[in-house]
Amino acid sequence: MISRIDLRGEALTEFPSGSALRDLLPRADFDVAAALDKVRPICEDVHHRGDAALIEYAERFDGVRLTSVRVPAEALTEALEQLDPAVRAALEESIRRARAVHREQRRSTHTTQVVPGGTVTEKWVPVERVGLYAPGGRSVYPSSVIMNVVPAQEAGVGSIALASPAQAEFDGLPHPTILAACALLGVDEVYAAGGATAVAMFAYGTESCPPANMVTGPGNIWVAAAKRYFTGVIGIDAEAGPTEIAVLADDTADPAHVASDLISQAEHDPLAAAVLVTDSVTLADAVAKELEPQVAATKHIEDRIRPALAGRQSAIVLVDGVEEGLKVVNAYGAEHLEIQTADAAALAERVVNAGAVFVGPWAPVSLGDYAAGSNHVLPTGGCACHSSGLSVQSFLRGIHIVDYTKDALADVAHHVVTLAEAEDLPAHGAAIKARFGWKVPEGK
Ligand code: HSO
Ligand code: ZN
Repeated sequence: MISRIDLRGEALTEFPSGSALRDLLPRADFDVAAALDKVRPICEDVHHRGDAALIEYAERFDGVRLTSVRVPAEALTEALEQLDPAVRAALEESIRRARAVHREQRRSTHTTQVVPGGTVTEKWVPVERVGLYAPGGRSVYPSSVIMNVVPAQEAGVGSIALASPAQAEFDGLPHPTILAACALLGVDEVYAAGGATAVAMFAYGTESCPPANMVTGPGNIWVAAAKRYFTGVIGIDAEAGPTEIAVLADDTADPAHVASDLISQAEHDPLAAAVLVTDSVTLADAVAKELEPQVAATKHIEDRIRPALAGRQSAIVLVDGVEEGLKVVNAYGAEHLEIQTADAAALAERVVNAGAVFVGPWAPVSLGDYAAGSNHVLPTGGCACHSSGLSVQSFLRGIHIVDYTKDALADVAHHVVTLAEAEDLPAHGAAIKARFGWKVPEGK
């Protein structure tokens, strides 16, 4: 069911920065550029026709005739009242833990005294209005509502709106657990809009939805393409691609647990990636053997798990030792990386490329998906090599406040004028000289 890549005996010296190893572990095809051509006219239609376009697309894509895209407040309260108490308790615990972690990510204003009379203050300001997207269809994830809303709230974002596709079976409202999660989190501005149309609604604004400065949240390829379309216009978190799990394990790992963790993320999507990197052939064989019965015993077998595990994006990678394994996972830059080795904590410290690292046998990715306190909106497709997951920081802007006295400016004026001349920008220098009777102060 899962292929093998044997890197034993290979010199992995050019890694982790090399790309050759990354090519050995191919990513799923997720052609956002191709999808861009399809979403462009849809986004522009929402731009020009606003709510009317949203209503028409809901009818075409979701099969429901909406009377309004804004979800009435009563629908949120009702969804919360009808929520299964056990689910409510679990969501509340998830929120509590996520808040505890994200609250500590807040940044404080810092002033640097560069010279006497010259300061630069870095002030952190939340984005004013954020639009969050929660998918519908096969991925109705109230947990993702939490992972988006909590950091935005802890960052101090004043205006938070959420969009999720209209569901025919719920009279055109988004899925009730999504609505209930919003109610639990205190988000009362919710829209029934899906995919690219929701992103366009937030980017341009419509009659019922004021425009947002930023859109975050997971979604399918159409959401990713719409985010790319609006890059440079509004802020986005990341173009989330299919989920990935990499497990770095030695012979101390429990093969049944490794197999179940690989399957857990394969469950998301036929394009999901499950990669085991190990120096133990015994473990590799045992995990491969475990996969069959475990897959057979679970739910989304044929539509997601089997194609995900059999896909070119998933593999068991054999390496000579845990050190080589570390090079492989660092080159790969997985969204989720589990370390199940004898010295897991020490190894985890040496990971430089991963969205999140799960240490040892008692920290499976499922824990992080729901209730570790960590965020589960993480970089995919190798983006962990340059980006981080969603956090309070994602919703903040650092603004530098420059405050210099006359003397402090006079001290450095000659350097500014020199650099302006070196760059052939004399007017830059003139802006300094004008303040000192058109003479360059000598400086200290
Ligand atoms: N593993 C997914 C998040 C998720 N899992 C939501 C369950 N629900 C991407 O990190
Ligand atoms: Zn998951």
